[in-house]
Amino acid sequence: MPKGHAYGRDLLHRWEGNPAITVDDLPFRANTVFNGTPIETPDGVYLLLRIEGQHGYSLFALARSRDGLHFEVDPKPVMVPARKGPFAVHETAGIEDPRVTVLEGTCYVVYTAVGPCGPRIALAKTEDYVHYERVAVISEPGNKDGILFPRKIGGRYARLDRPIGLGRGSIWVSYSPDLIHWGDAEVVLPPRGGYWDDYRVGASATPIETEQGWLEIYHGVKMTDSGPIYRTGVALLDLEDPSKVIRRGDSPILAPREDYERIGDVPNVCFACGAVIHTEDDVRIYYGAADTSICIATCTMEQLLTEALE
Ligand code: BMA
Repeated sequence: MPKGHAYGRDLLHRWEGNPAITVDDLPFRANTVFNGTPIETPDGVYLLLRIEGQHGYSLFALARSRDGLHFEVDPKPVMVPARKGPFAVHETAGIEDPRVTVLEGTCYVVYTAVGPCGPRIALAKTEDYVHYERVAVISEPGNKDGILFPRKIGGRYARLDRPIGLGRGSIWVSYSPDLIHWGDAEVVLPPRGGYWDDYRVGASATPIETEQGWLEIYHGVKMTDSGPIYRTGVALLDLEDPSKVIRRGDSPILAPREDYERIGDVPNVCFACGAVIHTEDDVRIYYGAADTSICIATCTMEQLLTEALE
């Protein structure tokens, strides 16, 4: 067994081809590419990528892959901050961290709209992954990491998000009759004092429905004297009341270790934005590394539902 290969500190196994996408793979000039969300299409896996331009604000581009590992990026960005119309005032400082959910046959993107009062969650939809129709801004400022559940719960649409309170951030669930008006918010996962996720937590991937509950891959932040460390962990939520946490893993499943996770615009970041169940034995998690590249790590469904939750 190669040292650190299977029994190293991470449950996830990094793809040998990491980083999968860097700024050198873009057919246009940019500062960085990171935090891409996977979309499963009949033609393969696409990634909606967050690109930070050299101007400093972020926008989205599309990468396409037949095998879910090797990607080619479209020649031009597919969604840029609105500069006119009703959304422009909410996106003055860019659009960030998209998360895709297919819900009732429609491909929705929840993203962070960064405006003069801070980050807000916004909703868009697409039919062809290239053109995006904005639907609504769906939170007050001070909120990020919005992700729709892939089906209604108790007759209403449901989402996870991450409002900031007292400088710290917890994962919350809220509900909506129409995807636009949201309420009945309840806390799901708060930071855990003394743990790897003791400062902030946020939803990372669209919740995966399993017989045991909603499997949520999330990110947790520990604040250190040298700055934050972003790691990835797992929790299992009740299928009919996601505010009830069935189990929460004690340890992260992925933590910054490789140079491409340690060194970059923001060091020590493994920031997942989605997962694809390629097979039960090959669950692929797509994550941004050091706010500088897109990487892929894998494990089995069984590992996620057992070892990850120990
Ligand atoms: C979070 C988000 C992510 C980013 C991470 C690390 O707050 O803004 O987009 O990857 O910080 O910088």
